[in-house]
Amino acid sequence: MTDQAQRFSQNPLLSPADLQPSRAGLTITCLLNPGVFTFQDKTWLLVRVAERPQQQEGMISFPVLKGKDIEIIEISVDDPELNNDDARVINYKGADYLTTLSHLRLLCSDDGVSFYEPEGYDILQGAGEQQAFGIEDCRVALIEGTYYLSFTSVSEQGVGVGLRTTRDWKTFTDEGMIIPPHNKDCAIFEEKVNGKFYALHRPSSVDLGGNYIWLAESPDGIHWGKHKCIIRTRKGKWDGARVGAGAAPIKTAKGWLEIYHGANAAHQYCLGAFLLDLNDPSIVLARTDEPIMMPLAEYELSGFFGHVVFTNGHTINGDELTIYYGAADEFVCGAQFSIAGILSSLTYHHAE
Ligand code: MAN
Repeated sequence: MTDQAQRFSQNPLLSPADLQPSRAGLTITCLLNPGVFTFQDKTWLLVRVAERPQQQEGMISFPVLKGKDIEIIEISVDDPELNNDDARVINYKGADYLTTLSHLRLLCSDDGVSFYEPEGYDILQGAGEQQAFGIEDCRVALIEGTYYLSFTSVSEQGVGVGLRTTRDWKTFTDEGMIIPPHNKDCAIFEEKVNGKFYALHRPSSVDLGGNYIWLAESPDGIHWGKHKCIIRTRKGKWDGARVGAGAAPIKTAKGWLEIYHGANAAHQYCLGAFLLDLNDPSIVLARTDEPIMMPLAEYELSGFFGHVVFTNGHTINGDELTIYYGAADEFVCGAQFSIAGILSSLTYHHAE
């Protein structure tokens, strides 16, 4: 057993029924994958809220954004041109769609366990063509007083990385799509290294290459270059099909510690860790052979998409790392780890 997570006894911390839908006619199907930050002495979640209409017998229906409105697309489950094998995505007449439309919502907490929606903060919706199928899985990085929100922008044009910045969570600057499709899981470092911004991101290459984690540099946190592939999938292992960064790397005396997710061919999502050189983050020093967390609890094994633990946000207090994570793509949960414990489970000779 390699699972190091001390799960909160209060899990799941948030379930779909805990919030109100964003508009009439929709229900919340999933609350998942929160970005996490501290602001005004509170712990905040920027949670992904995935919605769709109440499903009717024999039909699949899902919303897409049209300007500020939504359009509901309805397809009969008997339609021979429909492929709905995956709860998350469908293919219809050769085109891909998502079964839910996601936006991002702010919640805050005094104790890191009980979260509520504060007054006076707007929800963050997709805006424009590139976000017509929603925005998802936001990482929040605080750099010199500015919060950088890097999230997945989804549309029929593909899946890419969008960026908005804010200093007060009331007004936002939209920096547009910073990394084009197919790309997601973009985590910006919370500190510059040798005067440059760094970010981890995850392109997907269909033929040569794969779903690997890359590193990029930037002079301003907006324009990214010098992309390098640093972490690949490992055939036949728990992270054999896809890997993607979690939240911003954690600075430790030994290096930048990154918690990442890995999935196998059966779509089981676990968490692992790797360590990057403090002065040159393109150097991978070590990586965990085995997961540090795997789906084990009932709420991780069954839900909208079972056998999933997925994180893109955490808080740190000394050696204590509290990760917030999406369980079974339906619930928001929390778990604690010892940073020293994760560091001691890294294998150095497997550095790639
Ligand atoms: C995958 C999953 C989904 C997500 C889409 C688009 O299919 O991660 O949860 O909605 O990608 O990002």
